[in-house]
Amino acid sequence: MVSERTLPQFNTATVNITKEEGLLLYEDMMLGRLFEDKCAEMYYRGRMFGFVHLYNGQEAISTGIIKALRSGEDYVSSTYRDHVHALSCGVPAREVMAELFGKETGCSKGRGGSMHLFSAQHRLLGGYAFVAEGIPVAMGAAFQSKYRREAMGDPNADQVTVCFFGDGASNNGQFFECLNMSALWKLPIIYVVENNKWAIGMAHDRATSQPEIYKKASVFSMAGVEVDGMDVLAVRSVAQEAIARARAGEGPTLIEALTYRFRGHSLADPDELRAPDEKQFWGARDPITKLATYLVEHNLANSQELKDIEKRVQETINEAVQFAENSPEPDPSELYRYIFAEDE
Ligand SMILES: Cc1ncc(C[n+]2csc(CCOP(=O)(O)OP(=O)(O)O)c2C)c(N)n1
Ligand SMILES: [Mg+2]
Repeated sequence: MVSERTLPQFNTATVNITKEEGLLLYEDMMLGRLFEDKCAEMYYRGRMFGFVHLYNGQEAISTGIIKALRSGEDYVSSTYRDHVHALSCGVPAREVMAELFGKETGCSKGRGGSMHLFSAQHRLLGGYAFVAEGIPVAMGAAFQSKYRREAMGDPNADQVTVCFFGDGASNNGQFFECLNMSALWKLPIIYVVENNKWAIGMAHDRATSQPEIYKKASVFSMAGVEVDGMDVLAVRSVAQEAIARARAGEGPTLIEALTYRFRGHSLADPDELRAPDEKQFWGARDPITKLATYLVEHNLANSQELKDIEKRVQETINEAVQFAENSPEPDPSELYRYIFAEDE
């Protein structure tokens, strides 16, 4: 039997949520899940190229954190596992799907593909394929908010930046350098490490001297918290606290969300290394089922309402595929466009 780190307990009695908010969280997680399932289908049908990394199982983190932000104002940076972060940021499913198909109508104009989703409008700073590459970029975004507010006297510059990355990235030097600088300068940034126990085929516990990543924050006198990444309400709660701290100018937070990916590292990975009992342990903690149970038990939704949401989300995704299929390829004459910023 695989021994599992004890998941932090979360007291649901502390949750303060309306029906509308609860359903929004549910819909966002369902969108993430069904979008990724559709990607797998399209990839195996040869509609997508290159590496495609899916987010199944980790939805509570994207939803719990991003939905607590100010949409279109606060910044988000991601990794190559970025589809669902983009969706939570509000990038339309059709633009994400079109990007994965390499089409001109994609959110990165078909130039980026799965690992490089960007949207200036949605303040998505990008998906980054190099491990830990997004960390200094996110820190730069947080620095500019603080600089505008304090050095340039702009009272509206109170944006918060969220930086997502994996457990593997937390062994990279950029992580430590940026933690140090962010704490020193009290930057409005939240580092969210999605600890899914694996970096491709490398088990986290074999790769790091201190597997409890949130504890690394203390070295920099920074707030560090661990959270059950399979519980969207727990994630939302720690996110709200960290966001308030960052917005108030009280500095950064490192959130370690304990989670698991339900599929292989990428769609090219046969996923033969992880033990069946480990998969079963985490599979039984499906974050979508957990929220559904909570909503029904607290009379915030009935099963028909949840089914209706699922149906609506599926229609959105089917429409996104049609949109992507029918969209044009980028014109080869524009090969060198979008390399530098344009005045538009
Ligand atoms: C700098 C760098 N080194 C190595 C790789 C190859 N690589 C791609 S994904 C990955 C594992 C990263 O794992 P983790 O940070 O835990 O994220 P997860 O895939 O679990 O979401 C590695 C080593 C890379 N992309 N960039
Ligand atoms: Mg990982």
